[in-house]
Amino acid sequence: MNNLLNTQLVVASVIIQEARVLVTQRAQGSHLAGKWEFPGGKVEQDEDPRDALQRELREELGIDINVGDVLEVVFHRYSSKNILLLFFFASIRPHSPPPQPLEVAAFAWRTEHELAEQDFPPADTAVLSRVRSLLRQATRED
Ligand code: DGT
Repeated sequence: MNNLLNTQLVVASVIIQEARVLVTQRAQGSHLAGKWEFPGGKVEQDEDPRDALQRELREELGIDINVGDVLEVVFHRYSSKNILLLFFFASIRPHSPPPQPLEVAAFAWRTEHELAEQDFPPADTAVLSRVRSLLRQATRED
């Protein structure tokens, strides 16, 4: 079905700690190289999307996460493919190793004001605005 629709299912995580969100920079040689994004990747054949997200964060950052509810769903057309992006709330498990840039160019914890639209793929516009308002709320609660 995925192939018939020419739509790739992609999962990404929104991890907020102390009024900052975890973002990663795409590696050189990948689609959208150099852009910042919410860590995640493609769901494999027959894989549960939440399992895919846990696998991707282990591969990219070496961290163990708990995956919560969906924050945003985005359908985006590229010239050669379509993607359906599921953004999940997630949290780093208490005994997880700290993040390391294993399969990403870099990672960073960004505040609301450090999230610049132009650093992210156009597919992220809607989720960025949701994340900014969550960070604003978290800052007020600090
Ligand atoms: P691989 O194994 O090299 O095919 O890579 P994966 O499985 O890590 O998947 P990836 O990251 O290449 O595919 C994700 C696609 O979704 C890619 O075309 C970029 C797009 N995308 C747009 N916004 C985001 C975002 O915020 N996070 C992630 N992870 N991908 C995003």
